[in-house]
Amino acid sequence: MLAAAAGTAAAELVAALTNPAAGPIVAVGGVVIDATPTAVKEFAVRTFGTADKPLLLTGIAVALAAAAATIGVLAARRRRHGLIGVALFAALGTAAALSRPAATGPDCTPTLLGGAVTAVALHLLNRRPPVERAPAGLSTGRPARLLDRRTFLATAALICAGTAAAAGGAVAARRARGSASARDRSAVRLPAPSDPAPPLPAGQEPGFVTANADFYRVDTALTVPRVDLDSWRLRIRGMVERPLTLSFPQLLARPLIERHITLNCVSNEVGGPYIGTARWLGVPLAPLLREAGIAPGADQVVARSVDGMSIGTPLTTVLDVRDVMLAVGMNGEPLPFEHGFPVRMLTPGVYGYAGACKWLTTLEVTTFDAVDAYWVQRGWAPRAPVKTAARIDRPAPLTSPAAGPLPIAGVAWAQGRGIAQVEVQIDDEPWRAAELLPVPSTETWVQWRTTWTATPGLHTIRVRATDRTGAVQPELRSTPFPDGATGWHTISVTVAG
Ligand SMILES: Nc1nc2c(c(=O)[nH]1)N[C@H]1C(S)=C(S)[C@@H](COP(=O)(O)O)O[C@H]1N2
Ligand SMILES: [Mo]
Repeated sequence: MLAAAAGTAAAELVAALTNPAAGPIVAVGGVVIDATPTAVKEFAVRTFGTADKPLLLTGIAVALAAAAATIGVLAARRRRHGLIGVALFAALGTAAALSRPAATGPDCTPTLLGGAVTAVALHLLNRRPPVERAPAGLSTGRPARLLDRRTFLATAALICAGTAAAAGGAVAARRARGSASARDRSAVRLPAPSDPAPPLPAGQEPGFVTANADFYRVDTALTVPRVDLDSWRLRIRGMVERPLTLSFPQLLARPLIERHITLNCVSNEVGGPYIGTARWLGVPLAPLLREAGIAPGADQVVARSVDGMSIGTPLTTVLDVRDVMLAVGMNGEPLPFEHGFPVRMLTPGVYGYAGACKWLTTLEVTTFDAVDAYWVQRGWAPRAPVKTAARIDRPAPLTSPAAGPLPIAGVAWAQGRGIAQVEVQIDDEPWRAAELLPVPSTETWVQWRTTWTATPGLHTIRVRATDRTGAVQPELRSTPFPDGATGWHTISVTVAG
């Protein structure tokens, strides 16, 4: 186990100095994420939320330690087995690093080096003592197979020290990288929008705009990508007449729009938290694509990120839906790293997995026939308009509010279509219409509220929304897979007597 720790630390150090994404732990974690069946992934997101990633990393560390212990026991009997075991693991780690979508050849270096360090460490710990120093007492068991205690401990201490130094170095190198990109980000001066967001109408409740720190985060990235701003380019290619390449300053030099837009995740359960509204600043995408000249026959825009994510959006949506943008700002600051710095795509009215690629680097104009994007390969719907939904935020479920006037409030959304009505039902009473608070556009959620004179006892509160096409949100409960959850959000409260 010590030898494996030494090798892993060495590999992570080399990765931190060259390409953090090529480290064996993150690479193997990425492979596990990509290969996890959708049902298991859904379960993990539902059960652990954003703790799923630390849990996965811990699981990988535990599995590696168990494998290392097993190989260690085998190696104590036969040294060759140790070598074979180490070689196997190094090969697995290397394959993982090279199989990452954004991988390049040099990404095999950290793991190969780590494998070599592990092999050497294992050899040192497990080496045969010189014949003349073999402890006499062992002559009937395994004569001269094990080091004497003192030599072993000295060797182990040395390897421990080396491991700690490498691990410390890896952490320091990652930190240095992090603070360099933090400096890059804080040096960004966002230009004023040529088309600013209409001011928010008066009368909204707090919470209409989600603070960046509270904004949900959903992605497959085990380490948040840190993009080097100087070398970053946006490439528009594929079925276009004039492929375009833009640097970050060139992108910022274009006319910018600013809009309040609600973003939601298809994995959001009924009543769930994976939705938020921000004021986004960005470059309208349609004019950029028109400049590149769209070839006839294209029907999909596939956005790709620096970490190899692919997100496909219908070309008609990109061209016709208002305010589809390449966002550079979120609530008055450059995009936070977690939300896609330096540039992400935003498509109002489409779930994030089908319109909101973070850490964007390439836009490929293509067809749905030619390219299945990441989540489509995993069975999710290729086209994913947001479904009409409503959520109760107050009272909190399973609480015990006092009897008397009780505010019931929440949000509802049907981006693109707009919300026409929100109704609340207490137990089996008739549905009552809630008050809708003003909104800047149909691209955001709508806050709603009503007051109920609560009577003592256990009560059920449910909510349903109707969009402006007149469609009432369906009651039938369905899971998020494959194109978004349906059903009325329903909570229970026990009103105190
Ligand atoms: N590069 C990249 N972009 C991505 C994802 C991802 O995993 N990688 N996840 C998508 C999904 S599923 C959603 S819901 C939104 C979430 O954006 P947020 O984390 O900023 O809220 O990002 C989208 N963009
Ligand atoms: Mo999502």
